[in-house]
Amino acid sequence: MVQGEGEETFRELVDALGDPSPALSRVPGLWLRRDGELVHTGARPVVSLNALTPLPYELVRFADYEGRSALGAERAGFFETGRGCPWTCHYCYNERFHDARWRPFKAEKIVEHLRHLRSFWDVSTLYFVDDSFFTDTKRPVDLADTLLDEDFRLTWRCEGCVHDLARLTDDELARIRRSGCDWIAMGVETGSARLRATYDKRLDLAQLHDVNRRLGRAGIHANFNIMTGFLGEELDDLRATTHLALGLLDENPRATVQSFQAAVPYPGTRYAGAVEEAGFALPARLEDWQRTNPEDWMRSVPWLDARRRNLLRSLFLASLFVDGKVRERAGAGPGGWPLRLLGALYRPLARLRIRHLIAAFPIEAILFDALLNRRYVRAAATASAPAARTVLPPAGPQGGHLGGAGWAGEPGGTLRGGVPEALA
Ligand code: B12
Ligand code: SF4
Repeated sequence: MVQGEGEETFRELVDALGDPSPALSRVPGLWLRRDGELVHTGARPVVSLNALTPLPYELVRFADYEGRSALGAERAGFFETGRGCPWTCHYCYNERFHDARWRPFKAEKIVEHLRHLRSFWDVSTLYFVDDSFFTDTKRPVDLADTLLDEDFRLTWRCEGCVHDLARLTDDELARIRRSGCDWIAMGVETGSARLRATYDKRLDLAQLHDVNRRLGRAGIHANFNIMTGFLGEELDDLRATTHLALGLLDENPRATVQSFQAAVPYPGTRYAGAVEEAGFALPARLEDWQRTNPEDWMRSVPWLDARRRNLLRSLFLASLFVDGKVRERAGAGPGGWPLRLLGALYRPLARLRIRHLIAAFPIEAILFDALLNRRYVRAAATASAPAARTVLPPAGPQGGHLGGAGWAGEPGGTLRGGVPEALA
């Protein structure tokens, strides 16, 4: 098994396997099984991105993927322009995986790779998957200027940190918009200053509101990620989160919030460590993690009672309809009217639930489950049994989180995991 970044390790592995007597133990970054024992060949240093050769796009049949991306647009894809992030939020994979170090492609390298891609595929939309696109604000501004100079005509979207975006001037934001950027996602996660301090989430609320308004004025869609159900989250913390989310939507009518997901303690993170220290066992086997997605986790967070879990689920469903996500997803066409109507009717109730943390009379949850449950049951029947002592969610859909990164908060995002065609 190749652990971590694959570029160098995989190449060396393939070379080694070509040898009549492969010396795999000399290839760092592998886990091998020898005589029933697991052997680690040692840590592989992270790769230098700027030294990587361009990907052989000529080997990809792009036509096979057109129209299938979660980004909605016909010729769209994900594209990486950097890895890692200098911050250390306790719930994030970054510290463990990237050693909290940011490794960017230089702006000219990005353009070089984009030109190379364009020479094989007339791509229209790219989502830059970097964890932290704006760590060095000069880089995206240089990129925007080059895209403008070259008349590249690309729509692009990305994720950034509020404190980085706050350093951009209005003029720079305008250039970024003109170069094709129409959507930026940011992590807000919790409105509770106490929880932010506990989990080392750096966020200045004044900067957040300022960035939100300025993105709105620049014509860039602002999308905010929100998480609930943290270990130690009190009702007041949750209220602070929902009020912050509503405030962001009120001050920028074009903004959206990502559906409110439960914070999942991913393996290796400090947050997972805190969960275990608090006495809650996590899945022991890889197969069991498969069912630990946000949607299922929310139904079973072990430190919350059933009442609070129901509240989180109500807030999650309400958050799907609290802003323009559904409207955008449904599109303007005639086929989208049922979803648009449903969204418009439900929106006031959704806001009420979110503002006052109301879980009573969960009609929408019952409806939603009635629509989804058949698939849940089928998936549950085939799911592997959880290992003993784990705090696994009750059997749910495989990979079946709803409203995750792919829900409509994302541009053209899809509902995944057992959503009826009518909604998806
Ligand atoms: C794009 C993306 C998605 C897309 C995936 C689209 C797609 N079809 O590929 C969508 C929107 C579906 C998605 C969903 C989710 N995502 Co996501 N996603 C990402 C994102 C932004 C980019 C991933 C990527 O493509 N990177 C580029 C590639 C090149 O890197 P890589 O995958 O790490 O690959 C390297 C190695 O892993 C290795 N490697 C990979 N494959 C192979 C194969 C071989 C043969 C070898 C040898 C090596 C190898 O080598 C590669 C190069 O070094 C990452 C953040 C990030 N910047 O990486 C988050 C990220 C992976 N997602 C995350 C999360 C939480 C989710 C969701 C749970 C969100 C949610 N609330 O529902 C869901 C889970 C879905 C699921 N069922 O698994 C987290 C994981 C956190 C953690 N584990 O600690 C991340 C890290 C974001 C974050 N910072 O929180 N995601
Ligand atoms: S700012 Fe975002 S990418 Fe960076 S450590 Fe925190 S959650 Fe991870």
